[in-house]
Order: sequence, then structure tokens, then C-alpha cells
Amino acid sequence: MKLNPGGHSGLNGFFMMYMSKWKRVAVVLLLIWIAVTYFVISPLRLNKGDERQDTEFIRLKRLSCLQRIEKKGRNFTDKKTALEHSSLKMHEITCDGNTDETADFQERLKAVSLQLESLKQQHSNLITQIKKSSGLNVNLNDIETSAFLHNGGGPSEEYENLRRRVYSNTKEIWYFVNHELTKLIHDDVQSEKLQAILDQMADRKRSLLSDQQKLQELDGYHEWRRTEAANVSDLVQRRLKYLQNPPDCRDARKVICNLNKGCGFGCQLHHIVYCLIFAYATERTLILNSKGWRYNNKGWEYVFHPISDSCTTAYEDKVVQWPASYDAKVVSLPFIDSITQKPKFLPLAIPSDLAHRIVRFNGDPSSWWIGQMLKYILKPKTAMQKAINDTIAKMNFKNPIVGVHIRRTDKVGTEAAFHHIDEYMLQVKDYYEQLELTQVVDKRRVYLATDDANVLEDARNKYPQYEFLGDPSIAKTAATHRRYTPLSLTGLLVDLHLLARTDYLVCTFSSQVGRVAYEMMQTNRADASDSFYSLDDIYYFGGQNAHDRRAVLPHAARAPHEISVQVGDLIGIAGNHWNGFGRGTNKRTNTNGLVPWYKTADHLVLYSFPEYKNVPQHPDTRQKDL
Ligand SMILES: Nc1nc2c(ncn2[C@@H]2O[C@H](COP(=O)(O)OP(=O)(O)OP(=O)(O)O)[C@@H](O)[C@H]2O)c(=O)[nH]1
Ligand SMILES: [Mg+2]
Repeated sequence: MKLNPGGHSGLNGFFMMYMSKWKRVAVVLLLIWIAVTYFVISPLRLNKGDERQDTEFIRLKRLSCLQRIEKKGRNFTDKKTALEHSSLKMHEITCDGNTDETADFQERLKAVSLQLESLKQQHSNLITQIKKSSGLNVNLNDIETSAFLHNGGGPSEEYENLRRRVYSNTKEIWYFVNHELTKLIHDDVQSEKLQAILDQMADRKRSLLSDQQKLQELDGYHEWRRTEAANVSDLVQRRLKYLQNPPDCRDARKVICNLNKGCGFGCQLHHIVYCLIFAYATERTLILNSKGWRYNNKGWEYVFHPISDSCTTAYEDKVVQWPASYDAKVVSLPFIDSITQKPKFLPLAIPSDLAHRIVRFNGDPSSWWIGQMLKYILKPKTAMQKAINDTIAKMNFKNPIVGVHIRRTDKVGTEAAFHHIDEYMLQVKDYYEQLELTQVVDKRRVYLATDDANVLEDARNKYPQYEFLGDPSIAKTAATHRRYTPLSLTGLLVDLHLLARTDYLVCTFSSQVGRVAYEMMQTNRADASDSFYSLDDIYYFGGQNAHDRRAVLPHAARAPHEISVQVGDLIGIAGNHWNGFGRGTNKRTNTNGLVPWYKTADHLVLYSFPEYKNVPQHPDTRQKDL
């Protein structure tokens, strides 16, 4: 726009006056818009983290926020009307002038006015959303998630549950058909024909599962899941750090955990996990006693960073055995297997204040929660980390890669059945065939960890088309007579770290090593709940409270070994038979038998753990706004 150097007289004078007025109006509008945006965003931020706590407080906060927004909205409308009025006046004044500048100016005013109209619309949509979430007319769960879809609000719980359910039930169909047809093949009933049908079914299943995985990557929430998982994990880690580093150690209430459990490293790790969950639930600082530890005589702190930087002793305070009163200053814990009156916060329970966040990015929140404890506990010291890194550097570890854990020696025949290498490789093959539907796989790599030194060579001879990574010397140190040594521990840590970094894990969940690898995998990505295959048990935590599934579809028993269920029944679960059925006890009818797995859904136990309000929700610059 040209300026008149001679002053503000005539048409241009009017024009300048209205220009500066227009600018003032624009600045005012901009400020109002910033204020409106701020007030609109505030309740939505609350919505994500804290919504299910202090509902009344939040409701009041939202109400007052809403009132402010509505007031701003009225101002906003007034300003808009004033602007339109000015525009009209401007038009009246300049209609005879007919200059290019006037037309240009009117065009701009029109554009601003249109923009205002659209902002007004957005503003009123947001008010509707907040009204709904404030509990004025609907439940919090009824907020239309579509309004947040592209604002980084993440998917709804219902969407995530349904998506995972379709995936899991696709596999269940396959388990059923595979099992039934394989039986017929073994009975020699037209076995070739049946095998051909089975092969075709397998192809179709892989295609379906592969498409569903793509859906998860393309639905627009991929980044949200990753960020939210990192944020919640970060929050848990900070809470644990806070708990473990009280301002006055001498004064702090404590719980003592003795690492003298006579079992393997996986079992001992889970023992510490149980102690740490106990500490978190009772707001006591955990003191780990590990002198004379069987993997390293000098103790845990010689290999790993201590679980507290500032509080590692109970001083001379009196130690009371659990169960003890809240006021008891120092409490010593029994092993989980011998605890009387199991507290409700033991696995597989998860904290209710985080539950609604976790279920939106992870399909198996219980193992995710346990993984978080491991993440806090397992921090190798420099020398150990170097030994791990050096061993890893010698291997050609590249993705894609499948991890296979084969537990033999003392386990087989006593606590678990023998599983042939072919059983593991069948799942590895299936994984790669599915992956190859969407990408070129240069080499089918397998990281093989085992406590039986012969297994690696066997596998290499039997499956030359696969590249097996693994160190036979590690397996040798895992043999029962050499197991409880520092060297064996280094080997095991290498195995665990690498198994947890694979894309898919094939193992037996009857082994604690297999379960630890999966739990660690859960900390390496937003959701590893579909990235494993267990040849035997479903996931569990030794000494856990009851694990139930809830019937979501009715079932009338069709055979004597089946049980009937009604929608809503709780079924205490013993296991999945991987043939379409699982075994359990219907808690309503007290009958035990098989039930179609797809007619049930996992029953997640929530427990009101302390919420550690002193630990901020959003700590540092790593935190991304969602
Ligand atoms: N390096 C290495 N060591 C292993 C492997 N599998 C088992 N081990 C050793 O064997 C021990 C097994 O004991 P636990 O960790 O209690 O696990 P588990 O015996 O499989 O399970 P539970 O009997 O239920 O306790 C491990 O701690 C290791 O020392 C493996 O793949 N690699
Ligand atoms: Mg064992």
C-alpha cells in the first residue's frame, strides 16, 4: 500500500485513519484469539492426564473455564460486529473514491471477516466439547474423540481394544482351524488335501494379520503411541527415583528385600520387582540386601547401579516381618510364594491413575508395568556395560531379527516339557513369511539364546537358510555347574538385552528368562504385546494374584470338557491351549473346563496405588506436547 508523504488529508487521510483503526482492531482480535486458544487448550490438557482423578475439582475448574471462554466468545463476537460495522462505514466513505487501494483494503477486510466467521465456528465447537467433558450433560467417556483425532489426542480406549481384539481373534481362528485340520491329517484322512487347505488358510491368515499391522501404522496414531508410552514410562521412572531417594533417609519408612532366594537370575529379578512394587504401593524406600549373592559374592551393587543413590541402609532400626502396621519403620519381606494374605497390589494389578493411559498404547499393561520395574532396577555399571557392549559388537546384530530362547538343562522334564527346535522354527518361519508380504528380507536372522551349548550348532546344521547369531561360549557358562558366576551373568545379560531388541520373540513363558526378555521388550517399544510367541504358558508373574478373563460372548458347552459362560462371567484362567480354547474356572458356576478364547477378554485389575503428586507430570524438555 502506498503512503501519502504530504499528510493525512482527503480520501487518503480517511483511509490512513481507518487503516490504523483496522490495525488496532486486528491486534485486539489477535490477543483475544490467543487468550481463547489458551483457555480452550487448558481443559483439554487436563483431560489427558488427570481426568479420572479429583473429578469434582476438575468439573468445577472446567465450568469456570467454560464461563470464561463463553465470556471471551461474547467479546469476540462483539469485536467482530464492530469490525463489520467499521468495514461498512469504510465502504460508505470510500464508495466514490474507487481507487485500487480501497478495493484491495475491502478485499482484506472481507478475508478477515471470513476468517473470524470460521474461528467463531471452531470456538463454538470447542465449547460444545468442553460442555460435554465437564459432565454437564454426558459422561467423560462420551467425549467425541473425532474432535481430537487430528489434534494429537490419540485413539480412544475402545478403538484400541477393538483393534487388538480383531488381531488376537484372527489368530484364534487360525489356532482352531490349524489344530482341527492337523488332527485329521494325523488321522490320515485325505492328509494331502487337508495340508493344502491348511497352507492356504495360513497364507490368508498372514495376509489378514499383516494388513491389521499396517492399519496400526497408518491410522495416524503411530507417533502418538510412541510419545505417550515414553511419557508414561518417564513418569513411572521419576516416581521410583523419588521414592528411592527420600530427603531424609534416616527418617524414611523402608522395606527390606533379601536377594538370597535360591534360584536363577530371572527368578531373582522378579523377586526384586515384587519388592519394588511393594515399596511403591506402601510408599516405603526399598533397601536391597545382596551380600553373598550367588551370581557375585560382592553383591548387586558391584555389577549394577544401586537402586538408590542416597538411601541404601536401614541403619540400626528395628526390623519387623511383614505383615506389619503402617507405622512400622522398617519391614522385611518374605518371598512372594510364602506371603500370607496377598496384597491386592501384587501383579498383575496396575496403578489405576495410569491405567487409562497405558491401555491406550499397550495391549498387555501388566507386563508393561513389570517391565517398568525392571527398567529401574537393571542398570549395569560401566564395567559390566562395557563387557556387554563388547560382546554385542562382535555380533552382526541387525534388524529384522527374531529372538529364540530355548530353555533346556535343569528345566526340562521337571518344570517344563521338552520342545524340539522345529517347534520354535515353525514360528520363526511364520513370522518371516508374514513380514515378507510387506518388505524384502535380505536374510532371515535369528538370535538364539539357550542354556544348552549343543542347541546352536544343531540349529545351524538343520536350518542352513537362516543366519543364527549367538555365542556358544555364553551357553556353556549357563550350564548348571557354571551358572552362578560373574561370567555367566555377563552372558545372560547379553542374551537378555539382545532378545529384548529383536522384532519378535519365540520362547517358553514357563521360563523366567523368557518372561524377563518379553518384559524388557515391553520397555523398548510402545507395545510388544503382539511381538512374541510362547510355546507353552500364557504370560504370568510367579506368585501373582488371580488372573481372570471376562466372558464377552455367551457360550453353551458343546462337549463334556467345555464350560458354559454368560456375558460378564469371570473365568479364572489356567492357560490357553493355542487351539482356539483355553482352560479355566467359571467363578459364577464354579465349573472348570474349556472355553473358546475369543469369547473372553482379559480382565485387567486396577489398584489405587499412591499417585506421587509431588512428582510433576511433565518434567523436562523431552516431554512432547500431545
Ligand atoms: N546365558 C544364558 N543363561 C540362561 C539362559 N537360559 C537360562 N539361563 C540360566 O539359567 C537360569 C535359569 O533360572 P531362572 O532365571 O530362575 O529361570 P527359569 O529356571 O527358566 O525359570 P523358573 O524355574 O520358573 O525360575 C538363568 O538365570 C540363567 O543363569 C539363556 O538363554 N542364556
Ligand atoms: Mg529355575
